[in-house]
Amino acid sequence: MSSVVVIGSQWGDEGKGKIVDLLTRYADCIVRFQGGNNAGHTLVVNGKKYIFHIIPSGILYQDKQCMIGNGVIIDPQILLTEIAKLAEQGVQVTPERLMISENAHLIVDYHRRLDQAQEAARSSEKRIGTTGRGIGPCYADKVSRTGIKIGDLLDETLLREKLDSAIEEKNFLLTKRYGAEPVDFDTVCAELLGYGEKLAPYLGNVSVALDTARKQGRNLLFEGAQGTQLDIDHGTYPFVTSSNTVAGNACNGTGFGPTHIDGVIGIVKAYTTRVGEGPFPTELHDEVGAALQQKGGEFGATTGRKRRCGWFDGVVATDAVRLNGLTGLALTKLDVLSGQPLLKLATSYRLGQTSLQAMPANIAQARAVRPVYEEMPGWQQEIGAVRSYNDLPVEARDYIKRIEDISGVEAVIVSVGPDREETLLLK
Ligand code: 2SA
Ligand code: GDP
Ligand code: MG
Repeated sequence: MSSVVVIGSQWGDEGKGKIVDLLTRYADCIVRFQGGNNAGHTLVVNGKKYIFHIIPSGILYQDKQCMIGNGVIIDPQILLTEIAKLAEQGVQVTPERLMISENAHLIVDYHRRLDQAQEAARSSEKRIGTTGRGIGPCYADKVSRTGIKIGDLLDETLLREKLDSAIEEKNFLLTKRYGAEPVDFDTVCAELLGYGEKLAPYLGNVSVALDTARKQGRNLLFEGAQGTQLDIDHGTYPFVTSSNTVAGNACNGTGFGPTHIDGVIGIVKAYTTRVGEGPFPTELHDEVGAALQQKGGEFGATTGRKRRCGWFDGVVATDAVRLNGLTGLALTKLDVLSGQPLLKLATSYRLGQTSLQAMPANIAQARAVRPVYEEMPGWQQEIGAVRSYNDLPVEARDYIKRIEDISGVEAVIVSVGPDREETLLLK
């Protein structure tokens, strides 16, 4: 390991929290590069469950440094709550252990309100199923050059100036367009200045810190959030999140040069899930889907929403291999398939008479495609206690091999349960 990116290969919730936590053993610095507290990364260590929304999943190792890059958007209230909760659990998140890029943009109360108001105003076919955390409006302000950066919290004059024009515009939208409650300038400003005081010691130049660490021969781990099919450019637009979730953004989102990345691990769930709206070709609306949802505990780690479930999708997997340049797979939740008599894997889509090997860009086509399945026998025994590849049932090994064949990338990790220990390291 030297500089490795870990990303979700499907629609998120593949088990990034668990895998990043595992790989943290070999890393010195763990860095988030996109998304915000829409993410929910779950780790289970010795039966104790932690869910991280903003702080990198490496934080549980006391001797590692964590960083939040410029590509992440930060809700300061949520970040401070996460820091306080970790302290209660005995994990001290000091400025020595967490550096936040001064260039990261802030989620302000009006972003959350706008996200929720916009979502409520959408018709059922147009609804995205956002997490309501203000992600879209915050990234929109960043790109419109009207956003507030976390570093601005240290300059009261600048902050007041930026807030003044932002709040005027947002309140117009909130009240006149959506009939929602406006925000109060003095309240928002006072809150932000208070957060600024608390967060000031954490702020720094993440790009410089990463470059210094690299030159010192440190191992760097870049932690993606959401998944490839939720990428703003390459996903099932508009049913996507508002950031680039693909591995390339590990560079943009931290200020790290692309020539220094050595590998990209794609996390692949042994079946597929999606939370929120949008096309999902292998979705199951029957008792098998319900069984996967139940056995896999498929509920949103941020919103608690039920996740939609379906068969493994080889088209989605090969899209992820290409878009991220994957060098290895981490296959998760294989244990959830135990007990299924028959497993299906999609190897291509049909659209009328046409065979497709990639997700179509046109959203109506993405909804209309029909997966072409091949079938494999399942295995009956539970595999949560298995710790070596050869002890897996032959059907499970064949299933892993088939996923490797379809994607053309080797599996380096197989996960058979939520706990750190419930893992098979293959390489
Ligand atoms: P947003 O809030 O603007 O990013 O929502 C846009 C779409 O992106 C999806 N999205 C996610 N999908 C999977 N997991 C995510 N994190 C949470 C989790 C989700 C939750 O870990 O389970 O708790 O609901 C995540 N974040 C955003 C979202 O569902 C929309 O489809
Ligand atoms: P992330 O967003 O990719 O980090 O994934 P989430 O934390 O949102 O969702 C993954 C869920 O699956 C969490 O509840 C994990 O604890 C759990 N999990 C991770 N790996 C495995 C596994 O191999 N088997 C089972 N049964 N659960 C797992
Ligand atoms: Mg998640």
